[in-house]
Amino acid sequence: MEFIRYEEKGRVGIITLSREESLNALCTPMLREIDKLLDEIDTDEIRCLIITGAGKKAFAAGADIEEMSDMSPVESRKYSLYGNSLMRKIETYPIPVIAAVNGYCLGGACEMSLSCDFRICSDNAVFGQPEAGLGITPGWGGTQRMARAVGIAMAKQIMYTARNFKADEALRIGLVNSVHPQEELMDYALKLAEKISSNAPIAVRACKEASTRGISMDLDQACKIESDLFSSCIGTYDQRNAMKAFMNKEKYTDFQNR
Ligand code: CO8
Repeated sequence: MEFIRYEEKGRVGIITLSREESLNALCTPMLREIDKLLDEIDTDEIRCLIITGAGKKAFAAGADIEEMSDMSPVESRKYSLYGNSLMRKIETYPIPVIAAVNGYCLGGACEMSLSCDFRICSDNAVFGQPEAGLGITPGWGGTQRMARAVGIAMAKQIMYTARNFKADEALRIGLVNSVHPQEELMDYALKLAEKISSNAPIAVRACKEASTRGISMDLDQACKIESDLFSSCIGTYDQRNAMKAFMNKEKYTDFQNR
C-alpha cells in the first residue's frame, strides 16, 4: 500500500492515511487502497477500526484538489459516486469505525470522518466544508451526514460559509465526542476501541446496524429493525453466558463472537 498504513493491535485495526507531503489529501489511489483493505480485514477477528492521519498536522486536508481541478462533469459525477460508495461502505462496515482526527479535517476528509460511527479529535483539529469556496458542493455525503450529526441549520451554516472551525467548536456543536491533547489522542482512541472490543461483538454489530439503518427510516420501521436485531442476539453463546454469569453474580468477559 502506497497511501495508507494498516496495523492491528489485539482486536483493533488502525488505518493511517499516509500522504504527509500533501497533508494526507485523499487521492483516488488512496480511496482504492482503503476500499480494498476494508474487503480484506477479517471482521470476525478485528472488532473495531480506527482511522487517523499520518503526522501531527492533518487527518486529511480534503479530496485532492489537483485531481479535481480540471475534471469534466461526467468524470466528477463518477468520482463523487465512487467516493460516496466508499463512505457508505465505511458507514455500514460490520464493526464500529472511529475517526481519530489529529489536525486538519476538511472537505472530503470531514465527509470521511462523518461516515465513521463517531469522531474524537486532538486539540489542534480544524474542521470545515470549504467546498463552496472552491466552486463545488461536498460530494461524498457531507450535505446529508453533516445535518444528521449537528442538525440541518448548523450544517447549512457550515457549508454556506465554507468556514473552518476548531476543536472546541466541533465539540460544542456535537460533531466530535471528545477533544484530547494531541499526544494523548491515539492512546484514548485505542482505549475506546478496546472497550468496544471487550463487549459482545454480535451485540455491538447489531447496535451499529440498528442505529445506522434506523436513522434514515421512520420510527415504527426502525423499531422493527431493532426488534429483529435484538432477537438475533438472543440464543447466542455470548448472550446465554453473559446473562448466566450475571445471575451468578459474576461478570462474563470472554466474549466468543458466537
Ligand atoms: N489537495 C491537494 N493538495 C493539498 C490539499 C488538497 N486538498 N491540501 C493541501 N495540499 C498540499 C498543498 O498543495 C501543499 O503542497 P506543496 O507543498 O506541494 O505546495 C501541501 O499539501 C501543504 O499544504 P499547505 O502548504 O497549503 O499547508 P498550510 O499549512 O499552509 O495550509 C491548509 C494547510 C489550510 C489545510 C491548506 O493546505 C488548505 O487549505 N488545503 C485545502 C483544504 C480544502 O479546501 N479541502 C477541501 C478540498 S475539496 C473536497 O474535499 C471535496 C470533497 C468531495 C469530492 C467530491 C468529488 C466530486
